Amino acid sequence: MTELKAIIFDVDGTLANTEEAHRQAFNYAFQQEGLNWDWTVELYTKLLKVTGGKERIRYYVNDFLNEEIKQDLVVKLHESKNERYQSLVKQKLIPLRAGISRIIDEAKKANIRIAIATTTSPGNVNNLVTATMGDDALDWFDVIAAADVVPIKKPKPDVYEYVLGKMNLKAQECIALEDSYNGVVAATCINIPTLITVNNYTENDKFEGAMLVVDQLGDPDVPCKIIEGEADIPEYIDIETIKKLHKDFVKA
Ligand code: XBP
Ligand code: MG
Repeated sequence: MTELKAIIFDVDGTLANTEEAHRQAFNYAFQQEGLNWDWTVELYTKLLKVTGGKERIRYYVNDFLNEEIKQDLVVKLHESKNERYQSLVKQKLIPLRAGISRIIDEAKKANIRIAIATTTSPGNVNNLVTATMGDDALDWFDVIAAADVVPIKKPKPDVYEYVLGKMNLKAQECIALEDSYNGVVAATCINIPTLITVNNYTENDKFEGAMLVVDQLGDPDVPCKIIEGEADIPEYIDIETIKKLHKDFVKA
C-alpha cells in the first residue's frame, strides 16, 4: 500500500488569496512607469491563463495589445510589482486561507512532510510564509521550489518533478494542494493526487483528474463544501480526511 508521506502546497490562491494583491501591484507598477494599462478583475482572470508575472506581462502586450515589449521593461515592471506586492504582504494584509495553518500543524504532528511548488517569485513566497506563519516557518518545509528554479512553469510538471526529486518521493506518496487549472494539470500529469480548493479567480476552471474539488479546507467554525467529486468528508478537511482521500484515490 502506498502511504501518504508529503503534502506539496501551491502558493498563490492556495495558501492565501494573493492574486488580488498581485493584480493591484501590477497596476501600481504600470502607473509608476507611466503606462495607462489597467488590469481589471475580469481581464486578470483571463491573464491568469499564463503563469509567472513576467510571462503574464508579455502575454498581455503580445496578445491583448498586439505589440512587442523589450525584456528589460518586462523585468523592470515585474521587479516593481513584486516590491509593491511584498510590501502588502509584510503589512500582513493577506491572511492564510481557512484551514491552512491547522493542516500544516496537523501534518507536522503526523510526520507528514511538507513542501512548496509554485510559479511565483522566491521573495514573494518567503515573505508570505514568514508574514503569515512566523519567522521560523521557512524551516518547516523540506523544499520550497519557486519560479525560475525550473525553466518551464506550470502547467508543465517540472516544478513538481523538482520537488519529488529533492524529497526522494514518488508521485503517489504525495498529495498536491492546488487552486487552478494550471496547477491541477501540472500535478496530475505526473500522477500526483491533487486536492483543489477553488477561489474567486479559479472557480470556473476545469479540474479534470483532481482527487476532489472543494471551496476551501475549512475549519471547525468554517465548514467546507464539495464542488466536484464524491467523498464522505466531515465539516472541514483535517489530516485524517486527507489520508483517507489519498488512500481511496491511490487504490482506485
Ligand atoms: C501563480 C502565478 C504567479 C503569480 C505571480 O503562482 O501564476 O505567477 O500570479 O507571480 P502559483 P510572479 O503557482 O503559486 O499559483 O509575479 O512572482 O511570477
Ligand atoms: Mg495557484
